[in-house]
Parts: sequence; C-alpha cells; structure tokens
Amino acid sequence: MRRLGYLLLSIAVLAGAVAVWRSMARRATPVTGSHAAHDPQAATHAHAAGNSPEPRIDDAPPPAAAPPGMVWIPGGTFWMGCDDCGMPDARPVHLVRVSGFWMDETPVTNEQFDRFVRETGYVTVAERPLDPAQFPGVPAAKLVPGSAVFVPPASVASLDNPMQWWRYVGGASWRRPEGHDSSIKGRDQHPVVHVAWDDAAAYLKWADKQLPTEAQFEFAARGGLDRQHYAWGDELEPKGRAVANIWQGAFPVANSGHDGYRGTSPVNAFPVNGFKLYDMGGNVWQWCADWYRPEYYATLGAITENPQGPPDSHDPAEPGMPKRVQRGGSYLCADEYCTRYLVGSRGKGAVDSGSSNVGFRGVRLVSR
Ligand SMILES: [Ca+2]
Repeated sequence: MRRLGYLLLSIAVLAGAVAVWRSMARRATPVTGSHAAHDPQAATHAHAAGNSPEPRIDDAPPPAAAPPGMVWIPGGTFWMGCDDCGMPDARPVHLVRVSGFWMDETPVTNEQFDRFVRETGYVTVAERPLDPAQFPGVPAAKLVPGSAVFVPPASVASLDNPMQWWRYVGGASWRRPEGHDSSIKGRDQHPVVHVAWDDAAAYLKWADKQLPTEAQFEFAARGGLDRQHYAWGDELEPKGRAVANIWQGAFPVANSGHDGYRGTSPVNAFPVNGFKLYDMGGNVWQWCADWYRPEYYATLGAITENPQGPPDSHDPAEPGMPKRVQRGGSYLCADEYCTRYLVGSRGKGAVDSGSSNVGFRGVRLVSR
C-alpha cells in the first residue's frame, strides 16, 4: 500500500527535492462560506419519541462502568456535515443515527504508543526499510525511511503548493518527530504522530479497540450540540479565549502561538467538549475507519444508521492513491488555510502515510 506514495517520493528524490507532498494537498481548500449565515441551535438533549427523524441525544445510561481512559458517547441522531463551510465534500448536511459507544477521551499519546511498541515490538510504517524494487533508478542511499515534517518556510509565493512547507525527513517517525536529532522527551502526553492508518489499526487491535467511523467521530465531536461550527460551539474563540490548538497568524510563515502552542500540545491542554472529550478539533488530525470519497454524503438517504463509509476510495485530486478519512484538523489549520477544525468538515490521508500532525484515537463498541 505504500507503493504509490513512495513512487511520488522517488520522483521527488530524482528531481533533487527531498521535500515531499504527502497528505497535505488535500487540505488546501480555504473556507469561503459565511459563518454568519449559520443559525445556531440549542443542544439536543431532547427526549423525542421513537425513531423520529429529528436530532436527539439518547438519554439511556451507560451500559457499564467506563473502561479506563474512555467516555460513553450516548448515541443519537444528528445533522452531519456542513453546508456553509465552502467545502463540497462536506455537503449535503444529512441526518445520521449512531448507536452509543465508548471513545478514548484523548488522542493516543506517545506514552501509550510507547507501551504498545515495548510490548509487541511493532515497527511503524515510517520506520520500515524502503524496497529498492519499488524505486528503479533511485540510488539506494536515497531510500531512507522517514516521514513528512512541517518545516515553516521564510516566505511562500502562494498557498497552492504544500511542498513549500512539507519536507520528507529521513529518520522522522513517532519516536523522532522532527527527524534524527529529535525525540519525544518531554512529550509523553502529546499525541503520537507519524502514524499511518495501519499503525493506528495495529495499536487499536492490541488495545481491544478500533478506529471510529467518520460518523462516530463527528457525532462525538459535536458533543451534543446541533449544527454548530466547532466542537465547542459557534465561535472560534469564545469570549476571546483559545479553546483548541490551531494556527494563529499568517500560514505557513508566522505562527504566533497565541493559544500557547506552535506544535502539538498535551492532549488535555484544552477544555473538553460536551461529551467530555479532549482535542476533537485541533492539535492533530485523527484517522477514521472510513474510506474517503468526496461525494459520499450525496449518496446517502434521508437518514442513515451507523454509516460505515463507501466501499472503496477515490479522490479526484490524487486518483489511484487509497485514502481514509481523517478528522479534527490540526495545529497547522488556520483561518486562511485548511480550517478543518470546523466540526462538520472532512480530511483525508493516503493510508500509507503519517506526518507530524496526524494521530488517532480509539472506540469500543457495545456488544448487543
Ligand atoms: Ca497553536
């Protein structure tokens, strides 16, 4: 599954540019919609009867005591997506019903991932040797395992080309997020990064969990709020206070760190949402189980129960590169670029690629 991604790498190497692409072109669409057009709704801890096709949050109690580090997401019916975010793949807003489930209260941390690796000996995709057979003509010395690292440029001509700020860095991995000379010392409680989709799935299998579906993620992220723009409400900075780790300033050259962090932040650094979940917007992107197709929402009916995503992937922007959904946005999402901390917006990533701003969290289903 890495082959396509590394073919791009080989092209970049041959061109003399070690900088690589990876997952970022997908986040190039700025928001053009008006937030002011939105009509905020009250929280929907309603008690609507039966299967009424209206937004509601189930009021049944949790089925058991919470597993360590997890919180109960009660299930319900919600309006998924965003019609006024300026993002065609988030349209149309549609009703979705999800069953209750357990969810990790934070993204998986470096400390947690380290325990998994120590117990299992697991080697992440970014740490594995590259197969020269897949890169004919590329000198073996160039085939160095690594991952995509955000490196702020001094200036940019435009925001159209993510290769201006993404570099393929040899030696970059979850252990060394910025490359050979870096480490995660002091970042135990930061989210693990540089994890490909398979890495996340392997960790969660070990932990007896699984990746959330995109619908589970968005329902949980909304925290019981109905059609708000963010996981915490309808204002980016309620009362002038930063409540998520995003980018402030002129992307990608000037990050003011107004929210306290220029890179990743501890997973509990910002307030919880309505379901007591941390970091459902900002800090790091989080893998979901679903394949990505931009038109998927338009294929669904009036109300869909526990959608699992399309059967396969297709991104017209990068045909032939299998992608899964990512959600939540990251510390690199800014007002003028990405803005995928908007709770109804969608991200996507090549399954064989992590980067310095992509992590994950798990869910556990209730046996019925
Ligand atoms: Ca920040």
